[in-house]
Amino acid sequence: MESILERVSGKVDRTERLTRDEALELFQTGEILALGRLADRVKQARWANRAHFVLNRQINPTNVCVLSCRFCDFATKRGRPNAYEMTLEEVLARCDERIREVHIVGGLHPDWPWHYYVGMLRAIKARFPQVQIKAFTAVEIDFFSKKFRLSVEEVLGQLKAAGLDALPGGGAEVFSERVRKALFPFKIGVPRWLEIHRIAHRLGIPTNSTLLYGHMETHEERVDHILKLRGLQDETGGLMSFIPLAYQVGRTRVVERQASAIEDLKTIAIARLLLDNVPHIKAYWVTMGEEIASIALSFGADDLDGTIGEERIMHAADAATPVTQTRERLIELIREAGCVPVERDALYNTVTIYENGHALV
Ligand code: V47
Repeated sequence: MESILERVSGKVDRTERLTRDEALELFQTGEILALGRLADRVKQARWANRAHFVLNRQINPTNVCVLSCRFCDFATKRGRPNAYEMTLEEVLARCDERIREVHIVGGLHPDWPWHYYVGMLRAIKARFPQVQIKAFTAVEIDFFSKKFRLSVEEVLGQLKAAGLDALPGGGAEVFSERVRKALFPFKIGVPRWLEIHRIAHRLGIPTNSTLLYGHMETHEERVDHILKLRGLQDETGGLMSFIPLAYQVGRTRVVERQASAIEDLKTIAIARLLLDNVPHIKAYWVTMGEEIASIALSFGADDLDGTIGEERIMHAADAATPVTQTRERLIELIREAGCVPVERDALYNTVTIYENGHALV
């Protein structure tokens, strides 16, 4: 009888779609290298041996949040010793002329006015015109819409006019009502997350997507999550990338230990094979660790994210990785993995190709 890897290999040759059952069977395989080679074939067909990275800066303007999700170590309440709120000047001080992307996500602040958010984007664009702004997850967009009594179209339209270029993929967690009830019952559910991304795509704002895995979700829930993203992408074509985020145990300790390297690599490879319509699969070095992220470049991933500058969400949960990375280190990680480093912007336009030790623009 044909093994699952042989069956999927035939489908890859014929560019046929994988089913839910095939994805679930792939999670059971012990032939990890064969799975990686299969996903790499699909990645190579799209990106050859290129791997992307971006000079970026992550800014989390506040950790004060009206929600208290069970898995999150980042959020806190006003008045607690670890609470912080950045002024506009503090946000601007974190940008510079070298970066191409700012990634802004934060807590759902109970009191900040609408003009603070719009003004923040305007001020960044005015002072750093080369920077593309990827800001506010669907959860924040929903919060703004309710709090400021604006439709989602109005929220996104005003942010776009102020300089928003893309939405990050956060807030998706796992598209499962069972897990939502247990870990984030007051956060938006699947229909709303998908609706907000659908509206963004209609308004010409591309978005990313994520999956928070390695806590209490099952492989079925992981696969169903990825299939819902595939369905959204069939409708709109607006997703740029998919980013599996390995749960950092921190103090919330939903489970005792982080997902294994094998689970990380299988999730990346199966995502590449299932998401035949999403161009980029990101191995996020902050949660995966540099070593596994660079190995993931041979398992279907084509992107490592970026220099980051100062990561706070995963590091609130005691992530063991550094909080920042240099361009040189990312280039080295990509080269060691046998790939050609390609510096990109937030929208995945090529900035510089580093071929044979030289920078080709
Ligand atoms: O939605 C929170 C996750 C997300 C933990 O779009 C945790 O390019 C692991 O979405 N362990 C926010 N994950 C970060 C995010 C992101 C990151 C990098 C790139 C992009 C992009 C988006 O972080 C949240 C949640 O799923 N998260 N706590 C934790 N302890």
